[in-house]
Amino acid sequence: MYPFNGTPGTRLLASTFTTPSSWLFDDRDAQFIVLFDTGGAIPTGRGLNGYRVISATLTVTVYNNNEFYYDSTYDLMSSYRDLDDPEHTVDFDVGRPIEVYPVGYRDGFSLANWTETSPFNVVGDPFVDGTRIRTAYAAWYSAAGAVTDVSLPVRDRLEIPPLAVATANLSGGQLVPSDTRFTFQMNVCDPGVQRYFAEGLNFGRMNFSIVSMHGASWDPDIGPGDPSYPVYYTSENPLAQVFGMTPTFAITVRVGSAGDYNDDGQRNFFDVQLFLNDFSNGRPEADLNSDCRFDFFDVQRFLNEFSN
Ligand SMILES: [Ca+2]
Ligand SMILES: [Ca+2]
Ligand SMILES: [Ca+2]
Ligand SMILES: [Ca+2]
Repeated sequence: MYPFNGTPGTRLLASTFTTPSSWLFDDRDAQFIVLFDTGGAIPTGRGLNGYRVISATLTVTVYNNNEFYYDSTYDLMSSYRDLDDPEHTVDFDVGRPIEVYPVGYRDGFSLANWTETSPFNVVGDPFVDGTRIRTAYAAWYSAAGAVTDVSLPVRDRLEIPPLAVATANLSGGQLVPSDTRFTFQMNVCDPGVQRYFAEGLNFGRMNFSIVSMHGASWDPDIGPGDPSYPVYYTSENPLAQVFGMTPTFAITVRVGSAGDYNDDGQRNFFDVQLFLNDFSNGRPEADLNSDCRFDFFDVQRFLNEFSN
């Protein structure tokens, strides 16, 4: 998802970056969108209340060697502002993080019809104004399913936490060697995130937008920044296929009611026993209202589902 990508969906490598100080483009200029068909593995059509994600993990592998620095924590969007901008804040750690967000759509596109070869835009002209015209974008979902484009977080002053910041087996501030695998352990303790997963699993596909704000060019206002930006192997890359470096997605999800907690088709004492065991041991399976706390509301939810 980049305005001047001539071959969307079929490239062997993809990159993420920002174009500093340009009003022509989204801040999150080059986004790497990955699609995973889940329908074969997870039942579809159970409705928005029919799924509860317990954990979700995405991985991507970096192709380029020692061209950007490892930063495993979120950087405030104000730290990406020009140095002479009164709202600029210091970036306290070396490098810039790689982040993943849900995907939103516009101009007639949706989860159902957006594919990896869909065009960047069908409305507007990126040579005139490339902002807010991409057909698929990094997004924030509310619990009610309202979608906000977070591709311009600096200009829009949005500090929207991602699903995850990528981590790797490296030290902070280290140059990232080629073939480093980055892992996104997603935060699912958010009703909007649960809503996003339910929409995807109900349809049978999960899409994610991987973004980073590494500068694509040296800029006199903000300095040299990173030497370069991350480049990733795509699923089309034959070498990545052979060596297991294509993007991966793993998910643990409960489909249907938690009343049949042990998933044996019956509701009886064993469901109560297993729920209480998970609950008292703080296992994510028992966090039935997905707020990462274990309290009365989870027990109440279990009793409701068990008796209905
Ligand atoms: Ca950081
Ligand atoms: Ca940083
Ligand atoms: Ca049962
Ligand atoms: Ca809870």
